[in-house]
Amino acid sequence: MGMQDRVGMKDLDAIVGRAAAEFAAAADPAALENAKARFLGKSGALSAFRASLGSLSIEEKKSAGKSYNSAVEKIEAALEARRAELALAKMDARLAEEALDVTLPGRGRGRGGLHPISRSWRRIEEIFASIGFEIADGPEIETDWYNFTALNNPENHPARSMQDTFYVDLKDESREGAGLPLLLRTHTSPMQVRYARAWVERFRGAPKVPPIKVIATGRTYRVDSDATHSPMFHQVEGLWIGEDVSFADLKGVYTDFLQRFFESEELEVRFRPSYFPFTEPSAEIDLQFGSGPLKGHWLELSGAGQVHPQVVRNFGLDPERYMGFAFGSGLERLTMLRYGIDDLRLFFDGDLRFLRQFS
Ligand code: 2U9
Repeated sequence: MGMQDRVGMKDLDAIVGRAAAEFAAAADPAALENAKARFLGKSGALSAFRASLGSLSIEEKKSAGKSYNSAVEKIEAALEARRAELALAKMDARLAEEALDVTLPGRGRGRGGLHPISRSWRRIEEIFASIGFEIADGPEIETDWYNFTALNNPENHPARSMQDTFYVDLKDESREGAGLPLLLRTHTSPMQVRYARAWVERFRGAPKVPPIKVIATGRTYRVDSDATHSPMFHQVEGLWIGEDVSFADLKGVYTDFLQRFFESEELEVRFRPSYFPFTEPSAEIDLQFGSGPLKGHWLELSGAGQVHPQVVRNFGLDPERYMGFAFGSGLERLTMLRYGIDDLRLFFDGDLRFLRQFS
């Protein structure tokens, strides 16, 4: 039986042609490998031809073998080419899928902003620093001595009661207050007391203690919570002690501060007699705007006074020689007036619609 009876030489070309067509039609690697099996596999289209080679004469075998090898090579080349095409197509598809448009505008990051109280805080420190005040800092958990005694509060003053002051479940182990409970400072004054005492200590033995000129800003705590009081609030206090510091200096410094804080020269400052244990005489400071929505109204703003001789003594200074003034104000109050905010609670609600207006 001649090989022409099984798969003829001419059929080889047809098989190569069909293989090329089927490979080209294979849409993915799996289909391509199936098509490969149909042509190059054990029972593929070429195996009958190969099987028939055994029965041929040497001469016939040579030429049929050549044709067979050439057909296999062509089919393998077509297979390889299609494999490469499919790999390329897969890569293209992946690139298209993962494409990044680097020309798109960025989404940007949300920008943070300062809380209005923080804005006032910084602004106040800037203003006072520019006229020579140092900035004091200190603990929010205080001893009874620094918070009350040093500031001339009587032993049985109601401010010291549990109804007015937050006490901490720890005892003061310092020399001045051994065994007394610690508390959350009710004003920023203890920071200035600490500052003043350290200052005086620094110049101990010197012929003179240079002026103490300091402000203290920070969180303060009182047992008080309603529409106009928050248990945590902020104060700013100033202290200026020297050999010739007078009430006139207080009026000048404070008026200058208010004009700069409110960005208005058209305002009037009025001192009204008052009482604080740490100052004598004491005054409330009222403010009247000369323009704007609050024009003409006197607003109670701050307190102030000549520092009480006992407080000066508590710094370690002789009150016959060193004298000066102090003032104090609520940061919430200053900030509400500056921005026209009418509800204290807005500061503590964390409502972004409110807060974003300041960033
Ligand atoms: C030292 C000595 C004295 C600070 C002062 C006031 C008057 C005052 C209030 C204003 C509004 C507190 O936030 S508020 O309720 N403060 O009226 N503060 S004199 O006097 C000092 C400070 C430090 C060593």
